[in-house]
Amino acid sequence: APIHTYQVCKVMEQNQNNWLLTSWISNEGASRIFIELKFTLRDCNSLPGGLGTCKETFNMYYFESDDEDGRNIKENQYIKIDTIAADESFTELDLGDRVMKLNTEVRDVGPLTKKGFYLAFQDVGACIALVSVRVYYKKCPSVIHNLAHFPDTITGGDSSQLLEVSGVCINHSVTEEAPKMHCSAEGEWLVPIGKCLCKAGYEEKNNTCQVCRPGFFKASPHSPSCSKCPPHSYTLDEASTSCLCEEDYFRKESDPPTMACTRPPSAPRSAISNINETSVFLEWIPPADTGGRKDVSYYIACKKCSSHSGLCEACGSHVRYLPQQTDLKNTSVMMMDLLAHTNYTFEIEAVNGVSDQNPGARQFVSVNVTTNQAAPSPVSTVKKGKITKNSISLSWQEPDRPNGIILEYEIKYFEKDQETSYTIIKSKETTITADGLKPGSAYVFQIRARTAAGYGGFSQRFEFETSPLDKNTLLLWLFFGFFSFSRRCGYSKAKQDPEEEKMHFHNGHIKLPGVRTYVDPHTYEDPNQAVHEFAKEIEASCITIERVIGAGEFGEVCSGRLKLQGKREFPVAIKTLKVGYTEKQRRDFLGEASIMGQFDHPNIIHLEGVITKSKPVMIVTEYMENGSLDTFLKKNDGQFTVIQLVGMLRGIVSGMKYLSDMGYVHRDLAARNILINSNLVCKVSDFGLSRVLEDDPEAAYTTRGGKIPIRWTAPEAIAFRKFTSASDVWSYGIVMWEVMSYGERPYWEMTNQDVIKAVEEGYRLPSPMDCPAALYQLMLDCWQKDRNSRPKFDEIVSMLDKLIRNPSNLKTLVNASTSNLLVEHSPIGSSAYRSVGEWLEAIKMGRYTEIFMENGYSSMDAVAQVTLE
Ligand code: ACK
Repeated sequence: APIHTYQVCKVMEQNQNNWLLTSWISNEGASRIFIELKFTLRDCNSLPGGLGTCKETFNMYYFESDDEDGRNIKENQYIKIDTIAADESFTELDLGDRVMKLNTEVRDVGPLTKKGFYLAFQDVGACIALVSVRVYYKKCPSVIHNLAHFPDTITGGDSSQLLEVSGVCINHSVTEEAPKMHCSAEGEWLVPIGKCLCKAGYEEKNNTCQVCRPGFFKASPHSPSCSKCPPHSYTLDEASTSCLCEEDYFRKESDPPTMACTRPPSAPRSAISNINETSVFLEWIPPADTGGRKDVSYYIACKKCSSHSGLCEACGSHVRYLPQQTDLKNTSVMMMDLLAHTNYTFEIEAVNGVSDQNPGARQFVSVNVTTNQAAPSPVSTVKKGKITKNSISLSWQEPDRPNGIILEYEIKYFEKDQETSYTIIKSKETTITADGLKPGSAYVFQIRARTAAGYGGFSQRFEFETSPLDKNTLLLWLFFGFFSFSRRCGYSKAKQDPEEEKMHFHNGHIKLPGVRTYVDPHTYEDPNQAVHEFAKEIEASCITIERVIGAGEFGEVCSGRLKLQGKREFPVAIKTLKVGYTEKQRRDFLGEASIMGQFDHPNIIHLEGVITKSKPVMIVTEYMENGSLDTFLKKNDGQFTVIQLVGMLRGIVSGMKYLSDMGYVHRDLAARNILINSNLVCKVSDFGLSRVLEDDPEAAYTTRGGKIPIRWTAPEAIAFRKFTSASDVWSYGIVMWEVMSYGERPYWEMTNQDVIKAVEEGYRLPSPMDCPAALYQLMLDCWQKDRNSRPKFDEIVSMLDKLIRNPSNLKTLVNASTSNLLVEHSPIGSSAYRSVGEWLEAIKMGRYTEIFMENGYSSMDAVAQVTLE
């Protein structure tokens, strides 16, 4: 302080050596100390007489010691710190002006090794006043950095030294990497390394670790902050590291605590089945509720059920599953090698990562199917019998696995390397003689068997040769024989076994009508006999009628239950014959049962039986929960995947193939006459005798007097009542259109007359919206004017099967116009051109007219037959 100054000013005297000592100063652990001096010093030049002896500096010393024994230290024991000179010295003038020119000098000393020290100031003849001496050391102040606490740290002894200091993690934090900082000689923290993190259950706020509140959690020190409990979880505690799942919700071991709690999925939906002999294809839609998880897979349980007792047992290991039975990632599966004609129940269960934790919540959808009879296996052994110049006799053995009663064999043969021109013989025996053959020529034979389930595969090819001609016969043959031997493509009546039927084919075109196995009930004199031939009589007491579901031609249609002795009760549909019926009405009513009773196919409505012995007379069929297909589709507009719609179409065409194989022409195939059950299985129904004439409200009278459902009927059937399986194919095309447009009315509100005219002129329905191109093309094929060019039902079955197996082919959609205009789809617009020449001109190919004429393509009809080849 200015008052306590130490002064000396003996500038006039020689040999000055004046010492000023401090008391002992503890260095408080510091090893470098700083000394700040404030002093004034008189300018020697301003002293009149003292120039010779006057000095302008003084010296500063120190002496280290651990205790206060400094009074005895000799001056020469002190170590010099520095000679201090003034930056500013003052003169007498300055004094007169009362200006005090105070100097400040700082010096540092270190490293110190003892507990304290003394300072000493030596004057050697200057005029000085020491105003203040401040002794201090420097430290890095305590700090929290990266959640680590670093204490007050005294700097090191060396002026360039960095002291490494370890930090201590603050409360509720843990070491991530050992925290360190460096304390510089200047007292600054430098180069931080490592850090601490708030432990689980705590989050960092303002350099502290704060507890997570109830309802929040932090699972790991590495999460930045507390998070709200994920959906379906909670915590009531502070400092939670995870949240508990609500009741019925679970977490899989590998689920992160940040993930919502989840639950087992609901059941898969809308399962549909397609049956192909002893294979069943199941398809379904993922469950409405996946339980909040992405790891949904499916498990198929297979049960074989007795149709008598209704009891089910596990299917056993012989059933093959494609791709597999469990852990199915896709929503479809194929079961193969099932038993023929057997009831199966498949339970499709959706499973996810937490299903195991709540076995009670497992849900499945079940599908009941009855497998078809399997087709027979191929004939394996064929032996040649008698061989002549013109004939070859063959015999063979029944296939190893006939899978039913063999109804007949089909023998296909052709001259070697002439495969496009072949003959088919049908035989009920296991021997045939192929005659009318060329002498000395090789023929290829293939045989297949047919049961009620259809044809089996063809056998391998067997090759046999006719005997060669002798010379004389050869000459005769050259003169006369050629024509009779080359009649391959004509219908041969020669010497035919009554059990055999022979058909000739050229390029796949059949030359003879097929076999007819369906029996027209009209052929029975007594209609009662017909109905009891094909339908079971049910006792009225076995039936419980529950409610009316619609009106049929002959009376009400009801739903109810049927309980047969020794069987489980099951739902049925019951068609009744209204009271006061005429004999003809009763005959027609029961006629449907006589027809239906002849069919046994999963896609044909199944007749349970009839009640004729009591009144009302009833027809009892299986119950189809979803009613008729057109109403069902309208109700569920846009609700199905393309594959589901194709599945429905596959079912319908499979039923129609069966009907056409049986020789039955439906005549009124339309979505309103298809019923659909809860598994979305479609079945063909409505088999009336006079049905087409009276029953269908869509049927209209034609100019020829018949009543026909115009919009669904092929032109040749409308024009001259040519009803065939090919006209059913036309109707099937319309059904495809109805299905793909969710029950839209074909040709909308056009009048029947306009429909007939438009179709006759080559116009066709446009593609339904979002319809796969492959399906629309199939519709157009069904609507070919020439009925022989329409695909056959078995071809449609395989086409749809192919599409179901490779759904990617359904991706290309028709660029459908949303307008309701008909489109011209005649293959080459034949109706628009009167002559071949006119047509070729129109397509700028008039120069080829002559070539067409020369080759026999002289009419547009002939041109329409041109194939790609
Ligand atoms: O569209 P829907 O409900 O289905 O209305 C008609 C009505 O009876 C008159 O035919 C329904 N129907 C007919 N047969 C059956 C059946 N086997 N199962 C369920 N409903 C049926 C049809």
